[in-house]
Formats: sequence, structure tokens, C-alpha cells
Amino acid sequence: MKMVFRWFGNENDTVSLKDIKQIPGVEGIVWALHDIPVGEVWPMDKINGIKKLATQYNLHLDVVESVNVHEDIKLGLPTREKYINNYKKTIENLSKVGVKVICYNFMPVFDWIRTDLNKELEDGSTALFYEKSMLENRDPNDLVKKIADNPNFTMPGWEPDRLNSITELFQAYNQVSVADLWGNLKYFLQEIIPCAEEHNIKMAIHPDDPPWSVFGLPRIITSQENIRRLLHLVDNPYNCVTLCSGALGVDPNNNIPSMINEFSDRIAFAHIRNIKMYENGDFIETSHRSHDGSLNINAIVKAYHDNNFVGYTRPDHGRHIWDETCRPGYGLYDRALGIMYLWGIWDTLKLLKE
Ligand code: DNO
Repeated sequence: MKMVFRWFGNENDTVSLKDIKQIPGVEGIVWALHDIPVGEVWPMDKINGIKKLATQYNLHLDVVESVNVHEDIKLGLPTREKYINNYKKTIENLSKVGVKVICYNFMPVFDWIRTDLNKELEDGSTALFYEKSMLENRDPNDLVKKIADNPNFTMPGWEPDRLNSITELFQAYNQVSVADLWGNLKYFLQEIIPCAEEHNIKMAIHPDDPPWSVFGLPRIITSQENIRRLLHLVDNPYNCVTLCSGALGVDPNNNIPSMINEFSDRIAFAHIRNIKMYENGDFIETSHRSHDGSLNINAIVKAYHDNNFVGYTRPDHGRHIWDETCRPGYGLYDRALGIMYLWGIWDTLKLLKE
């Protein structure tokens, strides 16, 4: 298990590289060029700029999250060729600074979705919350209107231009079935994976969060069966997955340790976090501790340990604690606590094996 920590860059993050360096066992940052519009080639000067910053703190930059996929690729439009070529060029550029894993997702229009970024937990901390009734059976136009009325609407971790042409995108996806989306993903992977292999970079798709359809849009990376299908679309060791315990774990049918046992050699990147699920389908993000949420994080870490997992791991979102002001879900304190919990389990398991 190689521990890494997501960092949004000097301009976009309250957490500094100096802070990250002081978290026990963190060897690298998980980064992206957040100001490059989706679909454009990531330029070498900016990539080298991040390398220079990380190197000052002796942190590696092996993992990128995310190189986002242009909607024209997901929609399967003829213009996808241009964006696929740009994607390949970005892979090549990233290989020049030694990047080993690219995390990406194939969720139409949106990335991860929550309804409240600061819901109070019993202990007075706040966390990301999903209220099912606010999204189920809702007209996407309500959301479109909310975004239109709110020029600064953003979701942390999303590239802002995702929302620029939301009305047109909803119309375009009316023509795209679940089967079409699988076909478009296959086309993309058939193009990209040989390039990734040539440059020794693993492509690690992030599951859909939450793992079900929202606003009638298709979502496909949602279950063990579908991850199996994804890995077979292009059966190559460079076609991998980012196994996100929180994204998949909110569906009680998903058994994360079972997925780790089945896919461990194709999990290039592990996101580990806990969530608390309520009977009505709502969920909230909690501390990483098993006791605090619905997922058994001990069993998840044990499954990685049993499988001699050597991939990259990051604590995923954290709560906002100790009055920290930060990007929602991406503060320093709770994610650092999460890391210590993960190491505690891992190191104990290691000791028991000796
Ligand atoms: C949320 C993240 C996601 C993830 C993308 C990967 O905090 O886990 O935004 O980065 O889905 O492409």
C-alpha cells in the first residue's frame, strides 16, 4: 500500500505541501491541472511546474486524478476523435514526469453528487450528505435552473466547465442508452489503453458516485458485475480501476472486500472512506473508523493486505473538524486521521503475519 494525498494546487487548496509532507507515511500527491479545460492537451510547462513544487518536498506525482473525459467521447460523437487524440497526447506528456496512474471517470454530465456539503453530524463536525428525496424523480430542469441562477455554483473536485452547456448535454444524452454508453466506453478504451501501455501508465476508472442513475442519466460503473465487464472490455493490465469504497459502498448490494479479492491485481488506486447509510436511502460521510459508519474499514484494509496490495491508496473525503476552513470533504485534519487509522490496521495486520 503506497499512501498518497489529494492536493488541488497552491491556488486552490487550503492544505499545503508542507502539511502533506508531515502526515506519516505519505509519499506522493494526487494532482491535476485544474485550470485546463476538459479535452485540451495538458502542456508540459504546467506539468513540469507541479513536478518542481512536489520535488521540493520530496513528494512524488505518480497519480493524477483526474484527466477528465470530454462529453463528446461519452456521447460517442464524431468529434470524439479529436478529444481522444488530445487524451493520448496528455498521457504521453504525463509519462515524461513519471506518472504511473491516471484516475478518470465515465459519468455523464456530473461527477460525484451530494445534496449538502456541510451537514452537521452528532459530534458537531460537518460532512458531505446525500438526501435521496432531493434527487430522486426530480426534473433535471430544476437543477439546470438552480445552476443558471447561481453563476458561482460549483462542486469541489468538478471542473467548472462541466456545467457550461448543461441543457444541451441533457438533450444529447436523451439519445444515449446504457448499452450506448458501454459501447462508447469500449471505443475509448480500445483507443487509449495501447497508448497507456506504451507509456507505462495504468488507466484507473473511478466508479460512479452514487452508483445509480441520477436525473435519468445512465451510469454504468456501479457494481462488481459491471466492474468485471469493464475489465473485460479491453483485457489488458493497464485497464484498471480506482476502487472507491465510499462510492460503491452506498449500495448495500456491493461487497467491497469481495471486489478487492476478485480484482486486486487490476486495482491501481484505492480510495478508502466510510459512510453511514440510513434506511431511507440517505447517506452521510463519517470518520474512517469502522465503528462510525456502515462500512467495515477493517475488513476492507484486511482484504487489501491479504492480497498483498501494492497499489496507491488515499484516504478519501473527510469531515470538517476542529473549525477547519477547507474545500468540502478535502480538509487536512480528518483525512490525516483517516490515514493513521488505515496505517494502524495495516501495520497490525503486518505484525500478526510476521
Ligand atoms: C470526489 C472524487 C471524484 C473523482 C472523480 C474521478 O471527491 O472522488 O471527483 O475524483 O470521479 O474522475
